[in-house]
Amino acid sequence: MQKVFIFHPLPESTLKKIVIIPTYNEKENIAAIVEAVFSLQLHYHILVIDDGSPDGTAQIVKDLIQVYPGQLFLEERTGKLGLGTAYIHGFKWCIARKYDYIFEMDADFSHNPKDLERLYEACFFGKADVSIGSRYVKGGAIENWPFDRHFYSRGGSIFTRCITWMPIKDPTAGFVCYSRKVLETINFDAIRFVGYAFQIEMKFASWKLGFLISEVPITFIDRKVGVSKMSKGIIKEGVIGVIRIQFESLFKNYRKKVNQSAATQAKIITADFTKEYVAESK
Ligand SMILES: Nc1nc2c(ncn2[C@@H]2O[C@H](COP(=O)(O)OP(=O)(O)O)[C@@H](O)[C@H]2O)c(=O)[nH]1
Ligand SMILES: [Mg+2]
Repeated sequence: MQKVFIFHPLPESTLKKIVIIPTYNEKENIAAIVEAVFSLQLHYHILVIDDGSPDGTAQIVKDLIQVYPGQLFLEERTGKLGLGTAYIHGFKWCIARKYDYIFEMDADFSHNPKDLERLYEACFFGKADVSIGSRYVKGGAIENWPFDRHFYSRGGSIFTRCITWMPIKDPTAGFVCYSRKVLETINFDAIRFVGYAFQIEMKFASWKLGFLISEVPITFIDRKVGVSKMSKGIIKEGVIGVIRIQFESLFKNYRKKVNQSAATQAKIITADFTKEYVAESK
């Protein structure tokens, strides 16, 4: 069935959408996932944040940039610095370039690029500020995960809801669309976690700041190639992190801490990226 939209406040083509893909040793997946996003032909840009992958993932991206100039971008960091800081690096990069919708997506096809547009629509038409590709709402599913992953993921979601009372069914989800105003509001200096806890804290901060969050059902498929970077440390950080953010929100004015003042925000953008941005836009 073809969709008919009666009212468009802005021509869609003027909105800038970008998918941040963090990578660590994803040489088997990266070219295919980039092609899959561009083959949608829905005007998505892609920013890969590679942490010095020893398998040469960054070089594959550099070769692809020749094919997709102005659409595909790469930020390289030295060494594996963690998923959370990779995303924060990407968020700052995207804010400085005034992208309107900023997506998080894994490189390993666990998240289907075809669902990007459903997340976008939840924000654009559904008026959500954040939309989450959710495994645990009606219609959501997981394919091919071993028992222990189900256990940690489900357990983590239930634990998070019990401790924080946050009404989100899939708080550890890593397939997310943020509208820029959310990321401009959050003080990234206050976000300290790296793995699952990072994903939880970003949603917690968005919720505490009063943004509208929507969960879109997705089917999550376990990676077919490459290896997961999940570790015991990430799980431990999740457990401690959840207790910590709730403690801070109850006793230490967490909301104020994660709310970026306009002055600080301007400083982040100019200090980190102005030079690069001006150079590129000449
Ligand atoms: N840049 C960067 N990417 C990472 C890091 N750790 C994991 N990733 C990427 O983050 C995404 C999710 O990681 P993955 O290992 O699939 O985690 P899982 O889905 O929980 O098993 C993948 O695209 C990884 O390559 C990291 O330390 N730095
Ligand atoms: Mg994965």
